[in-house]
Amino acid sequence: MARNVTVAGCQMGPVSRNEGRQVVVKRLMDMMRAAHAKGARLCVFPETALTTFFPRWYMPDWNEVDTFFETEMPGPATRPLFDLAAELGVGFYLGYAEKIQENGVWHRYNTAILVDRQAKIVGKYRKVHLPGHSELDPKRPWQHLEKRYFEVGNLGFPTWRLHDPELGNAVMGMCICNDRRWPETWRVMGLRGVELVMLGYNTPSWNALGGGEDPKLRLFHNQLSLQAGCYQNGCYAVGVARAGLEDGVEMMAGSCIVAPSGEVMVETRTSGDEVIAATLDLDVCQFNKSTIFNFAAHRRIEHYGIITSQTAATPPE
Ligand code: CDT
Repeated sequence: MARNVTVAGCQMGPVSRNEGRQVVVKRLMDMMRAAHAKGARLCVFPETALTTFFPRWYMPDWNEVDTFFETEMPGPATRPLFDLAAELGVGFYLGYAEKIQENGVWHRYNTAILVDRQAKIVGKYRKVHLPGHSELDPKRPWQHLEKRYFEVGNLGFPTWRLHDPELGNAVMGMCICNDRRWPETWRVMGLRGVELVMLGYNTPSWNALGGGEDPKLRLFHNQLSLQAGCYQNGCYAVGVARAGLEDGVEMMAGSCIVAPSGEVMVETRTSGDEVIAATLDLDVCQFNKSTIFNFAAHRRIEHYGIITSQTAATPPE
């Protein structure tokens, strides 16, 4: 029997610094309803979806920083989203800033959760590839202080199979924004049989350091990363932006759903709240996975050790 799942990418327009959680959650709920009306059983929301993308500001006061973090999930503001998910029978991926106490120590992570169609949290991922810097950089017109506000994720790149026929019993994986640019992200999930990668992103349309990158090129790099990841690992991806002019910084749109062939199936047309959806035939993943990217037959791990034993490149003299 065919394994199909209809998924939605729920792109968000800007969230201003003063926009309360309740207003944001209402926007997410409106998109979840629209996704359900399109037949979707799974919604993907952006990275840090509940607030503005706050790493663009240097905040010396950690009390102020903490206003952007969630200490419980669901909490009072997010509970209505979970209730709606259970009512509609729609699962979701949600990115948020997580503050959590473990063994008596507080930690902050850039996190995404996988919530099943009964509104139970069944998976958690914490961003591994944190971009940017940890101290104020006066040369930049805006900051990218993820390395200041978040710790490197400590959960690796797991995959999950929810055993839910409405979700095609898909093998699912999660990553967040900058992770999508790193082939290692995709290959680790590929080695865990991933069929559907969900990812949210907050990408400024311009590089704060210049470097000749215009918005068109930045958009190209986004799709290139998703297309290569899907093709090389035989999986689908749903990549979802928070877009538009947010607190003075133009954020890239271009949310899309990519097939295992590397082709873009559907993409957003606006920089605002917009829902895209596609029905994925998960059995299509098996073609790449059993032919050109049959890992068991063709990988040559005896030559790959350097990938996990060093970070910086070491060119010859
Ligand atoms: N959020 C995030 O990871 N954004 C980065 C931009 C990095 S610019 C310092 C991205 O890879 O899109």
